[in-house]
Amino acid sequence: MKKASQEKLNLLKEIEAKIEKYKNIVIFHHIRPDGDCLGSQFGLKYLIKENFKDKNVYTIGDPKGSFPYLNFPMDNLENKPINNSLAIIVDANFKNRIECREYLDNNTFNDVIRIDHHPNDDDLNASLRWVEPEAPAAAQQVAELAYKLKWKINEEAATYLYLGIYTDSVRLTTSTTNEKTMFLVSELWKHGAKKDLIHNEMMKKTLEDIKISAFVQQNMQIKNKVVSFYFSLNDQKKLGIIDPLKANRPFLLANIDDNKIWVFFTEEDKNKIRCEFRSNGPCVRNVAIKWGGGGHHRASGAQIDDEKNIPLIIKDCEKEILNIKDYD
Ligand SMILES: [Mn+2]
Repeated sequence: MKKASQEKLNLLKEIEAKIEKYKNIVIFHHIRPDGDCLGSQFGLKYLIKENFKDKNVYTIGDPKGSFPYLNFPMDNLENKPINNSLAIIVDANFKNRIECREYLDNNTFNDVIRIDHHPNDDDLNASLRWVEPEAPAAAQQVAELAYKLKWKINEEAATYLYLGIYTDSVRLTTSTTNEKTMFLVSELWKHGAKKDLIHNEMMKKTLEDIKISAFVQQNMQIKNKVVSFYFSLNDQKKLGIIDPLKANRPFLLANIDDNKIWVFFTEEDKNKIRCEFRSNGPCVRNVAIKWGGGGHHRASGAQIDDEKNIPLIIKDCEKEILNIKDYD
C-alpha cells in the first residue's frame, strides 16, 4: 500500500489523540443498519478495547437482527450528559440517518468525530471529520486507521471490519475497490477475520428468496436503460414477507444487458415508499437528492410518500443517464 501523505497521517493521529483524550467512547451506527455501519462500529470498538485498555467503549443502536451469525451487543446508556466523553459516528452524516440521534441532540458528549465515506455534509458539530468518498466502505477507513497507527488488530476487530468491507464493496467488486482495499483485506485475513463464515453465510439463500427473485424479475420494467420495480405491501404479503425492510432487493435488478440505472421501490407503510437507486455509471445521487434523499454516486436512497411519483422518478433516472459523459 502506498505511504500515506503527511496530511493524512496527521489526521489519523488527531483521531487517535481524541481517543486517547477521553475516557468514555460511544460509537454510533446508522438507521437501516448494514454490514458496513455495524462492521465499522464494532470493529472500532474492539480495536479501541485492544489498544487502549483503560477506555470504556460503548456501542449503541439496534442491529435489527442483521447478520445473526455475528454478535452486535448494544449498550444501554442513560440519555444524560456523560463526563469525559467522545462520540464517534461511523458511516453516516446527518442526524436523521443516525440511530439513537437523541443522544446527539442532547449534547451528551464533550466531543464528536465522524469517520465516513459518504461524500455528504453533516449536522453533527463534529470537531474532526475524516470523509473519504474514495473508500468503498467506512470499515476500510477504520482498518486503515489501525494499520497506519500500528494498532494491534484482534480477531474480533478483523472479522467485523471484513464484514463491513466485503458487504459495502459488493463482495469486493465495486469500482472503488482497489489495491488499498485488497491490502487491508489481506491484513484482516492475516489477523483472523472469519472470512469463511462470512462468505458461506452470505452465499446462503432460501426457497423463499428464490420465489421472491422470480416474482421481481418477472414483473420489473425496463425502459430507456432504466430497470425498475415497485414492491407493494400487497405483493410482499403474497410472497410471505412480513417485514418490509426485508423486501428491498435492488441487486435483483442489477447489470441486465446494457441498462445503466436500476431502482427498486418498496412500499414500507401507507404513504411511505423507499427508493433504492443503483447504477453502473450515471450519478444516481443527483436523482436521490432531488427527491429528498442522498448517498453515493452509484448507490443512493430516498423516501417518497406517494406512489404517483414513481414514474417521475424513473423519468429523472432516464434523464440522468444522458449526463453520463460528464463523469465517465
Ligand atoms: Mn458504508
